[in-house]
Amino acid sequence: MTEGGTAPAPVAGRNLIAGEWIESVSGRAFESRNPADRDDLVGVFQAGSAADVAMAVRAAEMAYPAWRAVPAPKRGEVLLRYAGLLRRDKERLARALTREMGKVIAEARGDVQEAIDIAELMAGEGRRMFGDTVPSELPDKWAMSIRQPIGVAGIITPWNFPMAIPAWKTMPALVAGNTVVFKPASDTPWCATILVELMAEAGFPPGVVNLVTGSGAEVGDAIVDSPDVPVISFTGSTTTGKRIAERAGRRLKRVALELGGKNAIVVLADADLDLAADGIVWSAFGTTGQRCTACSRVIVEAAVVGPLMEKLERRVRALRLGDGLLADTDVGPLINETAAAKVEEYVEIGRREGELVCGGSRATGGALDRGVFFEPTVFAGVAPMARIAQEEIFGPVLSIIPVADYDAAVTAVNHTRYGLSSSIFTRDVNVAFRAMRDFETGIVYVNAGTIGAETHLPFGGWKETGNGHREAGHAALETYTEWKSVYVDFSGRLQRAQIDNQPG
Ligand code: UN1
Repeated sequence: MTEGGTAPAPVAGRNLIAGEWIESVSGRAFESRNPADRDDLVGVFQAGSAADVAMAVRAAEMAYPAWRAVPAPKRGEVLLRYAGLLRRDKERLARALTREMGKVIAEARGDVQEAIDIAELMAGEGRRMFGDTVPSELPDKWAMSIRQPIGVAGIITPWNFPMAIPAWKTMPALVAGNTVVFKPASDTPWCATILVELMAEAGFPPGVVNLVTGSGAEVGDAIVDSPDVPVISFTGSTTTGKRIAERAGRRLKRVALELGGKNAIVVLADADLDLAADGIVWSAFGTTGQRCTACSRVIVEAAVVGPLMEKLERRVRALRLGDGLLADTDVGPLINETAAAKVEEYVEIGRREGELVCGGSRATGGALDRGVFFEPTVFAGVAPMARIAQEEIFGPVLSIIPVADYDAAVTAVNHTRYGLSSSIFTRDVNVAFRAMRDFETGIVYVNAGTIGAETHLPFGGWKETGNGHREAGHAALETYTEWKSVYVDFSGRLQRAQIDNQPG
């Protein structure tokens, strides 16, 4: 039961295909439960199958020619209406999000806000969507490049930002004129359902957005394997991302991947240690450590390990675990038992690799017994190549890695297979600029934690965090558009490029 007594009746979720809310042909369903209270059944949703995906893809294909023909500024107006509906319902959405996924309500509002931000930004892209107009090398000839949609976009999203990430993907896809088949994570089908209901209300025509809930193995793979879905966008684990890229590669599909992270905060001896400790706690334990951008490594100059640890430990021990809907909760639950088992496994590994400073166990007692809670955990004295310092845990586990100086810190930051976000705390402006240059990550923060990317800048990572694509910002349009170069010759005669107008 969530805050305030009786929980609402469970939702009966359906798929949206060609504008109709329908049941899966599989006849099967799955449950979504509140991770802060496993007795609270959020709803029962369709366990979709390849046959549902085939119908959804067909609907998206049918809707494509008309949607593509709508002028982009007019498509943008539908996005803007959608942003308005998200604003209108922000509190309802945020509460649903906390109930289904667990993050604390202030963060849930932030998640919805991020969806609003990207919808507004992409609405504006309807009036920009810039290409280049450039001079031709020949007289009486113009040359320009324009962006065009690709077709049906397959969008596969995670549970950790169940409103923001679907919006990061659908908004640029739609404003560019693509149609969508959307498969949300199995842990957050209700969030996806609400988002899509509001899309229908905003006026996206039937078939432009189709929702199919269900497993990655059935629904996700069917989208990836469909010959009629030329572009796939996926956020999730590096293991799954590689598998998707392999499958999609056989069909030469465009695939945009946002995958794992092992994000580091560097604290130099001259840093404001209170500010650094605040940034570390927020980045490591916000969203219970379940962000791609979460800080899981603190790389600290040996001279200040002692004072920093003292400040950190005090802050971490003060964190209050509980239902994210309650006002005094700092840290919500993990998403499910599988996640908790993985965290437990890494804590066991950590006991051999470092010194356990605090946490290390499932959090139990009272209402916590009904949810999936884990104590915020800190290991000190961890070596840069230790497993807990190298592998993505995706939970509230932080490793403290002492180093001799800035150069050793750079080596440690970059010695990982991932490259999403990084941060440095220092008061030395020259060193801050070196870090901006030296850290091998798609996002670098100076005197701030590793989380909190804004939607008008490119979001994504280097190395095994992705495959070179970016979400958000105008960079997002690269994923969902084809370039077309157009040459217009108004000379009235044959002009040969590279041949006419050349000396000799
Ligand atoms: C993610 O964890 O996948 O920068 C997204 C941040 C958020 C987005 C995180 N704006 O932490």
